[in-house]
Amino acid sequence: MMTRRQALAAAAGLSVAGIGACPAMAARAPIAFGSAAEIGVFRDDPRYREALKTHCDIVVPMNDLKWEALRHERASFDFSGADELVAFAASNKQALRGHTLLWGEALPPWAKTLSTRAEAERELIGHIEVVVDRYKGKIATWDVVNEAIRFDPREGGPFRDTIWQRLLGPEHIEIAFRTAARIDPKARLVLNDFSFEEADGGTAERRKVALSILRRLKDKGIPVHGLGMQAHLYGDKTIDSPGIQQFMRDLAALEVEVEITELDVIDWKLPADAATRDRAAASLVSAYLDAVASVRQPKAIVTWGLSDRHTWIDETFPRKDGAKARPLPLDVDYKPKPMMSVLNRYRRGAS
Ligand code: 9MR
Repeated sequence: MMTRRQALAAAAGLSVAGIGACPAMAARAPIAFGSAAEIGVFRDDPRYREALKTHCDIVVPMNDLKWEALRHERASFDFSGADELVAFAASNKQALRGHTLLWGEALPPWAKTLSTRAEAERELIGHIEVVVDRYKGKIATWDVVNEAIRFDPREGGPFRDTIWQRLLGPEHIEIAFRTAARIDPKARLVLNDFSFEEADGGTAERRKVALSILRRLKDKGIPVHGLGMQAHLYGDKTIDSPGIQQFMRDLAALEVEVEITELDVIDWKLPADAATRDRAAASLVSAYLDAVASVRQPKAIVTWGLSDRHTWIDETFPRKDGAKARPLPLDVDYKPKPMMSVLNRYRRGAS
């Protein structure tokens, strides 16, 4: 008979000799684990706050540092939500990641009407100066630029069509990094983007574009410390381990670290049975993290929420059978799922 722990481990695709005892994991250092936190749920649900406290070394305000949240008025900043989460993390001795200083989405209406290069540059620089300065010494890591790479760079060029790209061209990335570094020279500055894990031509091209952005920043002497890989993994697709491993080697050659920033599993095309879905999600996460960590130890692993009770996947990737999505390490009742065992294996480091 298998013990419950062995069954869970087996379900998660781990060594049944014990979670964390897999030989490939030998002598690996622990990796900080964290989650994004949604302010509305954080305020309303004590179990959510408790889960953040119990499971996380790092907290990421999911939406409260976006322009949309901070800048509904052009002339002023509203730091209420971000301040609350920053204070919570500080009181629990948790680190913070700031998400995000520049993105083409989640903008207030006025920002979408910026119309000249000078105006866009002034607003972008002014925004980063105020936000980074406010959280200097509190937010150690920033997603400086989010999702600047075009979904398929083979169609229309390397950069995503955003207000920043339209008005400032590719230089918007440099302006953002340069400004963040000037205001907080001690901050870790990260380029954050998605879809680096599949074995298709578009993904290969996205990796190339990421490397070229990072190389250009380095060549110009602009500080950039990491690539944030969002890792919204598709449950019905496979992980391109060799491609990821090569990408990790290329990043190492550029002396750029990696962190996993928005991990979850899009399970809309997986079978209905919950246990089957949870096993599949855990083994996908395990395959992904193993591919990354076999070459580079990520600086952090962050999931995009903790409990299936609150997830963006329900709305964006609804299941045909109407069942609730199960993308995260805790179930709707905050009970750990097999994915949590996989994450804990990394969080603890291996013996
Ligand atoms: O999960 C976030 C959702 O609550 C917001 O409405 C949305 C727009 O601000 O952003 C979601 O988070 C995104 C993240 O900021 C960037 N990568 C993709 C995430 C999922 O859409």
